[in-house]
Amino acid sequence: MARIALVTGATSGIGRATAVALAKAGYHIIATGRRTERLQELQQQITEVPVHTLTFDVRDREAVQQAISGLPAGWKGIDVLVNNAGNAHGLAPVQSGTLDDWDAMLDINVKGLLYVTHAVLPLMLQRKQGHIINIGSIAGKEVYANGNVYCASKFAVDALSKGMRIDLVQEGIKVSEVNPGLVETEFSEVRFKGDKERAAGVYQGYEPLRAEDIADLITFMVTRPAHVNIAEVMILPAAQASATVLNKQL
Ligand code: NDP
Ligand code: 8X3
Repeated sequence: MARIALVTGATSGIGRATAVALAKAGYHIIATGRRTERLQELQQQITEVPVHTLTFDVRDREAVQQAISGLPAGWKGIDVLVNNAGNAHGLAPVQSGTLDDWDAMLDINVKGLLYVTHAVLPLMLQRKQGHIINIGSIAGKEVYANGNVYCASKFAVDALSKGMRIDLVQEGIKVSEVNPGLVETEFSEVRFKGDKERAAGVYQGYEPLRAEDIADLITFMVTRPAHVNIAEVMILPAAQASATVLNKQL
């Protein structure tokens, strides 16, 4: 029987690379995001396995529920859920942060992850199997200046991953957490609201991780034997030692 992986935020960066890597590993892919054309491009790029696309905003709980419960019968046996959709919005001291940015980060990174999990879990519970991979961050382990609400959202992902692992162990469902350091994707462009030059500066003077590095790790984690759960991994560029210590050669 085909193994099926659902990846949120598959239109860009880590999610897109993960969909491609899991397809190469033989998983049939459910790719989700808001940008339909990008999902269609991905569907055309992946030729080795079937790809089903779902366009929804993870903040919209009805849309999430409808999309998942409306999956065709052959796509309901989801083995792997990669809760990846998320971003930072802004980088500002708490005294000058904006409510819209705070809402976006908490609604997408935390509540969105919960909505998708809530919709997918019944499909795993009825089969007593499944593997959920939550994408946290080094920002969920260490707070850095101006990171306040983004860090809080990723600390929440850390707590939820641990809580989900405890609650779901009796159900035969594995829960794992991947906590990357600096990965060059569209992440900083989103954080800096389209300022490409400022975004590029984040990745200068050292070799950042690539989205494919995270995808490789996720593929390794989900292809371990049934009795193994790699519960939590932090993955950093060789030039990064903590959220704020980098060996930059500018
Ligand atoms: P990208 O900006 O490249 O990708 C973000 C993805 O999330 C896109 O596919 C986007 O799709 C999706 N997304 C964002 N908001 C929503 C929404 N409201 N509804 C549905 N999908 C949404 O960034 P990354 O690939 O770097 O980020 C992926 C994850 O990795 C995030 O959770 C991020 O916090 C985490 N991370 C990133 C690190 C980095 O350095 N890059 C380091 C540590 C963790 P669309 O816009 O089409 O909806
Ligand atoms: C993304 C990495 O350091 O910008 O989570 O928070 S960082």
